[in-house]
Amino acid sequence: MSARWLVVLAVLEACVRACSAQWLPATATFYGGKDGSGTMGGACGYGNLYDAGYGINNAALSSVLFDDGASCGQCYTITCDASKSAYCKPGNAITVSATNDSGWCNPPRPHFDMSQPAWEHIGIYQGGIIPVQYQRVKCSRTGGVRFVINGCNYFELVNIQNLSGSGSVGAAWIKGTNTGWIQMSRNWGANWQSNAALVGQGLSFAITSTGGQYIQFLDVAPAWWQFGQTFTTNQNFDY
Ligand SMILES: *[C@@H]1O[C@H](CO)[C@@H](O)[C@H](O)[C@@H]1NC(C)=O
Ligand SMILES: *[C@@H]1O[C@H](CO)[C@@H](O)[C@H](O)[C@H]1NC(C)=O
Repeated sequence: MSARWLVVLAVLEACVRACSAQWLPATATFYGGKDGSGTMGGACGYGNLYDAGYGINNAALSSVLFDDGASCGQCYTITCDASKSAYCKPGNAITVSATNDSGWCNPPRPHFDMSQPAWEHIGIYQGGIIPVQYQRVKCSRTGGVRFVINGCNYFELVNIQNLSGSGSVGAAWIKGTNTGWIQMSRNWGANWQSNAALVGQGLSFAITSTGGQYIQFLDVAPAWWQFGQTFTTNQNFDY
């Protein structure tokens, strides 16, 4: 790696740390019912959020935060701003994962439409909408990154789930037993696509997290993999 690259990376890292250290204002509502069942699924394509590693503490992000799906899987710690509302539970904080796109408000406004159980950690039900402070935080998850392989014939659509560290995918590659690394592109949410003919070949993946960490996940799926299957690994990200 060239010295110039190292400088660029160092600056980026410093920025990420500085940016994530400050609390920012937003608003928050809740949806999906008392048990959060209505939040299962969503615009990141994770499907059942327990299976995917995200659980009940999840949120739909407004467009400015969702960033067209680039933020899928990222983690945010949220507190209610008791200086602005009587409907806060002061001193409480909750960390949620981004799993959905909230069409709720105008694009420039940061807003979290949280699962009801997550929201009720910090807000009083009758409040409905509360002013909050939030910061992006490191995700801690147990277990490894998961790959759900969908598509058909010459098209793989892979949902990449359960990332720790920065939580979201910056770039992804797929490799068949008989191919080199093929760069994937983000299709929607946390779904990454490739148009390579890989049926019948074992599959490996490589990911650079949005935090800049690169990991190869070798031999994730055996040659007999089928569309619709999920493969779990035992590697995950630190940042
Ligand atoms: C990430 O890792 C494993 C797999 O389930 C879980 O035990 C973790 O809690 C988390 N989610 C998933 C589904 O992998
Ligand atoms: C995702 O968010 C949209 C907009 O807020 C909502 O209509 C939809 O029900 C949500 N879907 C899920 C499964 O969470």
